[in-house]
Amino acid sequence: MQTGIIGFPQTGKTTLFELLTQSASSPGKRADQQGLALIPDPRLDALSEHYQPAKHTPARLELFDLATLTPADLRAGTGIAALRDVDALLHMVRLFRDPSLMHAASEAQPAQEIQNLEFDLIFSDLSQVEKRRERLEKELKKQRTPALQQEAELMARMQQHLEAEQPLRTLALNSDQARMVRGFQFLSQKPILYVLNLDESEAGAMDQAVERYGLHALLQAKPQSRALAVCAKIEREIASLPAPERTAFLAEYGLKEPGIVRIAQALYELLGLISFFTAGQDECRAWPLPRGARALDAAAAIHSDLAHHFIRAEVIRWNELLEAGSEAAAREKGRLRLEGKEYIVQDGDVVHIRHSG
Ligand SMILES: Nc1nc2c(ncn2[C@@H]2O[C@H](COP(=O)(O)OP(=O)(O)O)[C@@H](O)[C@H]2O)c(=O)[nH]1
Ligand SMILES: [Mg+2]
Repeated sequence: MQTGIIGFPQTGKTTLFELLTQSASSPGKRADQQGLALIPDPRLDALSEHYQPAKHTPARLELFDLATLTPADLRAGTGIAALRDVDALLHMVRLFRDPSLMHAASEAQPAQEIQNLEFDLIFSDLSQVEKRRERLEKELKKQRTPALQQEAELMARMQQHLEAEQPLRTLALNSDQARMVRGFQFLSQKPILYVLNLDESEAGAMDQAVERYGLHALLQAKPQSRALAVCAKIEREIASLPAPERTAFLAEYGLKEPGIVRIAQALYELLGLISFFTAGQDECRAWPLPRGARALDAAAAIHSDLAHHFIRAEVIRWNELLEAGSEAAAREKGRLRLEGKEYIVQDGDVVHIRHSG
């Protein structure tokens, strides 16, 4: 699952990329880069606190800093190919003030900027749909197969939706229809997270920022799109502090958790992912899994052998495991459940796969 970070130059994209991937600092760099975002998870931290494992492994998501693709490029229709492959978009909007940087933040109107980008995505999809409809018409003249007819109907519906200036994200599709159009990789269909990069002076009112800049109204009734506010500069300071000092530092700004935690969690939700854990003295690890996936899929995520030789999954909620103190104690108390291949894994399950391999 890959997320592409887009936005105007000097909005803090690379800064955010480096915070999420915990990579070396090189803001100002203007080259596309790819990396793995570490998904912070207090539940995993609690498990590691308990087990003191040799390895602590957070879940990871692929992140793409599309440094050379700006909303202006999108408008011009250039560079779009780089966006096709990503599963979700993160649009960075600059609200911090720095006189040395281009376009003054006071001029920035996030709701407008967001709406403009949305139109660009819609416009790009619309031209794709129109092209496809032309081809379909020709093909239908040659042969009227049910598959072609269904696609033609769906494309007509999509065109209508796009012409009403609605992103494809908000068009309800059944699973057959979703499969039919997957190959087009429509841009306005991708889930999107808007991140407002606030000025330090606004950091105290982070929770209200989305409302204050008029984004609530914009995002209402738009599934698959979210907005949240951070201050990348403060985030960088937090990251540079030793862990025990972070809570006090956050409290100074009236914050409960770092912004990158909220961003990572929002991405996770938008991508339709949950985490399950494996926990023990060797390693405590969080694994991303599509919501609705089965125990067998969880086994396969860990190792294909585990799926082949799957017998049962031993499952317990992460907090119940900690309350019991150990898997053995949990088993005695009857808190450890034995589940089969078809069990739907829940967010926060600790899973141990019993296998015959
Ligand atoms: N004051 C302030 N400066 C920031 C903030 N976030 C990023 N910057 C600075 O803005 C400049 C551009 O940041 P960068 O991450 O390279 O932006 P990009 O061009 O979107 O990748 C750098 O000098 C950063 O240090 C912020 O929250 N506050
Ligand atoms: Mg950059």
